[in-house]
Amino acid sequence: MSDHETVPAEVDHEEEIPEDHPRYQDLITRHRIERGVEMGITHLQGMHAEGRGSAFDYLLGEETIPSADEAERAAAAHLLLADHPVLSINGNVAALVPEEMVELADVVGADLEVNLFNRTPERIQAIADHLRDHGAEDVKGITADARIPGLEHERSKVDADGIYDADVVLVPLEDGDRAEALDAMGKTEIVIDLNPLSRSPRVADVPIVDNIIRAVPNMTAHARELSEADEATLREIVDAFDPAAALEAAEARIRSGDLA
Ligand code: PTJ
Repeated sequence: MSDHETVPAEVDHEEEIPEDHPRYQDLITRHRIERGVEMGITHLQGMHAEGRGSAFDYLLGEETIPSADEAERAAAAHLLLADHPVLSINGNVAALVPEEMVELADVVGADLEVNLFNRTPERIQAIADHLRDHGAEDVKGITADARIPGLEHERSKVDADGIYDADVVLVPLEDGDRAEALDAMGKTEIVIDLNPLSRSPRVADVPIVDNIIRAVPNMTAHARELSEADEATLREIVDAFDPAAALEAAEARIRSGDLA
């Protein structure tokens, strides 16, 4: 039996979590969400969302499956082709991958915009500050001077020169109707969600069924590798991607995955 079968009782810093713990990745994500709640950037419901995601990740074998890697490559191609790509950030995304989102935005030339389900001015500001602490220069979402048509709740509040104006939007970790509303606006949507049955990935042009912790660095790696590619090559990658097949492959893996 491993020395680390149990979760360390009190973890102040994630470095205290032993890397050889069999549930290392899950403990890191849990710890980051907990810290996010303490810092006022993540909503308490974010822990529930994380639990839901980690159950699916367990069944995926906690790895990027080939169809997800393909989706991450197609997503990178879309972001590089875009005139105005925007990466949407909520409380879970800010807690889990702040630096990685700033890096992806930098590599593909995208804007970062805070958009929250449980929106308060304090959380919007705290997340924008957190992203700036991790290297972001400009963070959108505070002005909120435009609305996504057909959406009643707080997630409809966007910046006129941000998500409202974007042609390609990355929408991670939300199961909701914003994806449908953005789709109705004619935007290309990339969704990261570990649950292939959630509403958001089902309307996405590119559904990525992978943990955001693995998905974002892998998208950045693909974007770096494709940064010199010509438009025809990028269009070929985008056109060859089949969203229904990617969802089907992920669901098949979850339902029949060999965890050995
Ligand atoms: O910060 P706010 O106020 O905008 O709220 C954010 C949450 C996440 C609380 C809110 O959007 C929410 O309640 O989301 P849902 O409806 O629980 O959906 C979150 C989705 O993300 C679920 O389908 C999870 O399976 C998925 N998910 C959770 N953690 C991860 C994930 N997908 C990828 N990587 C993860 N680490």
